[in-house]
Amino acid sequence: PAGIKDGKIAMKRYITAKETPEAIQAALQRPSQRSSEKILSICHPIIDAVKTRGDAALLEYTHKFEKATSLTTPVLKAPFPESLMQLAPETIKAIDTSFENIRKFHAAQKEDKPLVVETMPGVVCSRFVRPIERVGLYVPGGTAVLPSTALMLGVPAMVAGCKRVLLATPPRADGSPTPEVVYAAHKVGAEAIVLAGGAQAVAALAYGTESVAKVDKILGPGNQFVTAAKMIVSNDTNAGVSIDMPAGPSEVLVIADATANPAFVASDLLSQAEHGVDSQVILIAVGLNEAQLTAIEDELDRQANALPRVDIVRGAIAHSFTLVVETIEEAMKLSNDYAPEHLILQVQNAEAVVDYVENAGSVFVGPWTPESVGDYSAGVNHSLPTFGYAKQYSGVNLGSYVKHITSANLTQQGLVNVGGAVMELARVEELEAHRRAVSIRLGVA
Ligand code: HSO
Ligand code: ZN
Repeated sequence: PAGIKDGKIAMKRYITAKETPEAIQAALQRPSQRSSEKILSICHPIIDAVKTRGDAALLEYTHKFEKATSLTTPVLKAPFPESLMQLAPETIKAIDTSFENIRKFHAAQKEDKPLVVETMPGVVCSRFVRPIERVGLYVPGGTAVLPSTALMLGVPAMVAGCKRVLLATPPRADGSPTPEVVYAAHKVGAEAIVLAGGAQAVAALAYGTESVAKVDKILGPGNQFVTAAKMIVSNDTNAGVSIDMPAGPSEVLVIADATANPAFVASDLLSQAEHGVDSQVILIAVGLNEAQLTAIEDELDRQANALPRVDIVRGAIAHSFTLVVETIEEAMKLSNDYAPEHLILQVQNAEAVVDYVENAGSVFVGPWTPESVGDYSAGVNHSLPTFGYAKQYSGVNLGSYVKHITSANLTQQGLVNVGGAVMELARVEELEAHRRAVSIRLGVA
């Protein structure tokens, strides 16, 4: 069966030199996602219900899907009670350290000075930045608690200066939110936590309810229902809400050569594989011989079997694989075609190889940079484009929380200088009022 070889947890292996380019391209196709028609048809009535019946519908779904039947109000407003963020001192310290690194890296992304260009004498064009006023941040529940996602979404919102930051996260069965998430929400200055998940939470953020304020943009990862709901509301022109990016299962691509430590390589593959059975992990082995490949495979099986989430790992490994190539150039070509969410470079001169990266969400350079440091604490964001969208999308960054506004400011001489071009183009487009807006000012015919 897929994912098992000689009784061991193992990925399928392709030697690219022995395969056709078509076979390799086919291998690099991501497993297709469950029919989204079906998911969309489940989401539509949920969204409509929250849109029309507000809090009552939101609560009903939370009672049903999270089993949180004791919950009587869907929103927890700041200041959040201390009792809901009781944490071990080492947890607080870890969140604080991560918060500070994420804050530093995103604060450095601020463009504090407007861009000003005089395109012609007297014709001044500028661009300045303003925060998106209200953002809704979705923090998934499900198989893991994810305070790190609350930080990755909340810290840049805080740094950008968004006036209203709402977090949505499914409550636990007793109706309470995860304390780590509450602490993160408190640190980023969120005004409220919407205690709901799934399509119902997305609908509440998009349209607002009696107790949930409508937002302008919804960010954050989620399951297929969350993803479908984000698509639906962002396509509803009456909702007036945008989203961060399309989402798919999480993935990693590791490029390793003979200098790589097999245990390190296996640990990186597994840390992505444990996210979900739909995760995909790919190893591109550059110039490795049979013994070196076996060393990595042995490590993968040994480490996988020692993991609490080994069953999830098995599922992910079943549609994951190794590509054996001869050169780093070939490895980078395949990687750029695949456009991985995470790219790990465990190769000689890893830093120089970064120059060849064209498509990737985030790059992890050298043997001492596991993906987990980026997932939690280094400062880079972990909300990244998946499913090949790294070809056209950036991961969440400060720019995700702002608008760039342009302005033009002309002097009379400026209008004299550029007016001829404007009037001529207006004539070509047969838009006479446009032409006259210039000619009236210049006193010409
Ligand atoms: N690797 C995940 C992020 C994450 N990892 C959260 C641990 N917690 C997707 O980038
Ligand atoms: Zn992760």
